[in-house]
Amino acid sequence: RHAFWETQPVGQFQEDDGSGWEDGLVATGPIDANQRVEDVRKEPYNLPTNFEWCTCDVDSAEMIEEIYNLLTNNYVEDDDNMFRFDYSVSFLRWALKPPRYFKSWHVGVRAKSSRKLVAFITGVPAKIRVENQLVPMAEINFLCVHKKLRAKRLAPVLIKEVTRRVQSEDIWQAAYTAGVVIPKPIATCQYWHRSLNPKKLIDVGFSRLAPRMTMSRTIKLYHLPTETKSPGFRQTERRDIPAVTALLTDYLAQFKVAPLFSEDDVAHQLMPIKDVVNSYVVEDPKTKQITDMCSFYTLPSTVIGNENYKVLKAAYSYYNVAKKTPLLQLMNDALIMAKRENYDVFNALDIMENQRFLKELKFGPGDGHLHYYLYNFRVHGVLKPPELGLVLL
Ligand code: MYA
Ligand code: JJ1
Repeated sequence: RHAFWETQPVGQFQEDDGSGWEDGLVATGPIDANQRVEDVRKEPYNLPTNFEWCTCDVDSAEMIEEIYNLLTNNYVEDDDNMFRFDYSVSFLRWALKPPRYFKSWHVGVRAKSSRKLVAFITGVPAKIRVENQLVPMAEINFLCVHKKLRAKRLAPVLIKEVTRRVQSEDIWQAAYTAGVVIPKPIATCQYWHRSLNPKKLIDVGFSRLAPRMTMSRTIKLYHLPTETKSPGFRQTERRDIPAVTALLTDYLAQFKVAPLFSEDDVAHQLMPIKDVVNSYVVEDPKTKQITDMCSFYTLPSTVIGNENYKVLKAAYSYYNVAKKTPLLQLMNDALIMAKRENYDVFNALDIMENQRFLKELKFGPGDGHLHYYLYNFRVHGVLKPPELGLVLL
């Protein structure tokens, strides 16, 4: 059934380790023991004859443009092929260059004759806590094979090659998400969507007019004020990073799977970058303490084959901590900021405490699911979305 994934150190469906224990009782931890770095294969895996490996330099304007073009035309689409993720050049640079990133983990495949970039996969380093174990991992993302080269078993070669390059840095575990089911999800989450520009969303087929609703009633339903409500709500600044790190670290401790961020990680992931990541704090007007934070990242989608619109501007909920401000009010302020900046829709997964605000803030369930995976790390049973404290870009 899964000729490739059956050979990999990942949870298998209907697994029986022969111990007589039920799956739910197998200890959380690595599936395979760590090898020695010296024993990691030194030669890149073999590609079909007309292709060759390249390490992508995301600082090169030409290279990042090639990556952008590959992804914009060939990356993830929804089930009905109406929308395709359109990660921007500045987003890709940000996502691929966190503190201590490895250039060797930005892996491309070129056609030998034309030099064209035809496939891609990336890793970035992260410290992920799984229950009480802190594990150095690679976050794997942007796996893409050109549409004309699909179903030729190139993806397993890309995955094995990035695995080799990760292991060469003495890292033996990875975290990744995908829209498809493969062995074996640690959790299955759902996307929820909050209309900000309902007329455009309906025009492009992203959403539909609800029964017995008119366009003007729909616009009124999703209307938002222009001013945020929380006193002291403002953009995150460099001087806030120690307080934001403390707030986030304390908050993420409650989830079964969550990243451990250092101050430099938080500065990278949460300092605002125009059209890439927005982040806000609530500074108590009296005490000047940072009591709350919220954030979203920008991931537009190409609208495939529409006369009137080329892209959908989407905000994705990132990390939010409501310690003093009510969560509903904090997230409503995030919606207000996204509306002010002309986003068409605000998306969120049902992870962390998001289920506490989704329905009340008029998010509706989407038709897409996101499955979370770990490589070479066993988690017993299946986690519920609220047990996840990790957002991958
Ligand atoms: S998820 C986003 C993935 N990208 C897209 O969906 C973009 C559009 N699609 C494509 O570009 C292609 O369809 C892709 C597959 C490239 C996805 N994750 O070459 P094939 C398995 C893992 O003939 P193609 C993201 O970026 C499939 O089950 N495996 O197929 C996270 C089958 O194996 P098996 C996948 O369609 C990526 C085999 O590939 C995925 O031409 C995390 C078929 O290969 C998928 N999304 O190409 C990667 N889709 O027979 C894993 C298909 O066994 C990282 N497959 O069922 C693992 C950790 C590595 C680091 C470890 C360090 C220690
Ligand atoms: O965006 C998604 N679905 C939309 C559009 C559906 C178009 C037809 N297929 C959707 N819209 C309904 C919104 C509506 C607004 C008013 C309230 C009620 C709801 O459901 C979906 C997510 O739902 N997106 C995708 O399917 C894209 C792929 C998701 C998997 C991503 C894999 C990521 C890989 C990462 O590393």
